Amino acid sequence: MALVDIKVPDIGDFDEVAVIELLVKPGDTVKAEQSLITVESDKASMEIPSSAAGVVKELKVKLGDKVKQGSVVLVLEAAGEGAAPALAPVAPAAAAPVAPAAAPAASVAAPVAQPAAAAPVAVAAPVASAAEPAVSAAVSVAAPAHAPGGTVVGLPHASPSVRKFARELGVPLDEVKGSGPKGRITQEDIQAFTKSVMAGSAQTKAQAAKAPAGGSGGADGAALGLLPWPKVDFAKFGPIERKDLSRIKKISGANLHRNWVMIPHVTNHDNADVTELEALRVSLNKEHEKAGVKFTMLAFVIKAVVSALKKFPEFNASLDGDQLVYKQYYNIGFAADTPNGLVVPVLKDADKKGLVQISQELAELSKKARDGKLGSGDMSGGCFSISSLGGIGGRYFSPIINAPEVAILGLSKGVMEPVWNGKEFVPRLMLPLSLSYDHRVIDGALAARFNAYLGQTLADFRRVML
Ligand code: CAO
Repeated sequence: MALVDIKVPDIGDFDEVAVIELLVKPGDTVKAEQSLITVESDKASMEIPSSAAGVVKELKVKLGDKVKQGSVVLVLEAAGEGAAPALAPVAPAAAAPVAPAAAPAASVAAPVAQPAAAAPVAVAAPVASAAEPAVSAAVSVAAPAHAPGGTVVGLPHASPSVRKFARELGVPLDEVKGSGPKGRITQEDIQAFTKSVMAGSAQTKAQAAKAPAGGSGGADGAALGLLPWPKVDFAKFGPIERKDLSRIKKISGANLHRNWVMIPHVTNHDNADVTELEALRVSLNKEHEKAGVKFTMLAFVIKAVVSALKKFPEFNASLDGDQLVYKQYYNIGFAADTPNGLVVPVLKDADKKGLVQISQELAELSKKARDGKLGSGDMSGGCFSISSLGGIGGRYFSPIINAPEVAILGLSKGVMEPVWNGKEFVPRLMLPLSLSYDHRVIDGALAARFNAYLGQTLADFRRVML
């Protein structure tokens, strides 16, 4: 078996190029034309192939070495008879526009003598001469790419073999962090990325965009391909003070963010004529004054909501994969504004309770909420939530659904309005209803029916008994 020096072929206009990757080690069996090392100039990188098949006896270069045409790369114990044939020159490669790494890179066969200028990301240039073995040169370049918004960003460096490896595994190269010199992506980086995605500790951008309910959804804007959050030195413009978010704000904020991002919300707005109901509420309050019971609009709305949930059971359901879980109990959460932030206590079994009991429990739960004394049992098991801003003001809003529920009702302040009764305008107390629903579960028509039914029930509270 002959020992053969494998040398760097003609690499075009480059005097010296740096060795940036060793693709084989002593003892490896290589085929003719298999890539041995990657070299890089300031414009492009190329893989230097073997001119013969055999076993690597000794590497003559190490990472960072500068090599040029004729430099010995390694000593090979050639498998066949005779010495290795002479190497054909390798096409010099100019910086070229790079296709997105996730897309299959175009591979263009070109004769070695042809310069591979302006080529796509990977250019294979087999030698077609009968007298010489086929030698291939491959080119990888880092070229500008345009991020959404027009910002120019650099694509990561990776050798052609690494790009090929990434393509074979379907790994989006632009999402892999390179650990090599100048951020170069290595085969190990691709393997580590693949492992982390398989283990569920990382997501590709494509996965994050498609994530179903239950996934992380990508709280980080980068995972959604968004611009980074603006960094502003506020103190430059005037005095500032920093305060930590409360524990409740941190928890509710993370929940609201997930629900907003992951649930396709639509809000249906309607009005309920609560003129008669308000008169009933005022008279009941007078009757129960001594007993210390106070009926608020919210208590009546909870009763009416239970009636609507019974008529439209999709609103009393939760999405679980491809199934809907219909609940046969009626636990109603209500958003409570507390000094530390928003909490949602849950009034249990509202269908089994009268207005007096509901009003008393609402008052107790609201006090516990304000005093920071709610236990986890007070806030779990909800089927549907109500967010009432009626005591404060405003006209309609879009409440965020409290997952895994599928709908939430927002109440704004009831105001006297002129309402046309078919003959004349009459003053009526109109309560704005804003129903946000999960459009994966509830169609727009169903939501409109639910809101209309709720409005009718509030307008004529006897319907609650139906
Ligand atoms: N229209 C007109 N007046 C209303 C009303 C409505 N829709 N809802 C309540 N009111 C009146 C009440 O009748 C009461 O008036 P009186 O004192 O004269 O009787 C006054 O407004 C205050 O009511 P309230 O808000 O204290 O009581 P409530 O039972 O309606 O609500 C609670 C209790 C806990 C829901 C409320 O205190 C609260 O925290 N609301 C804020 C909820 C919130 O922050 N939602 C947003 C979540 S998303 O960020």
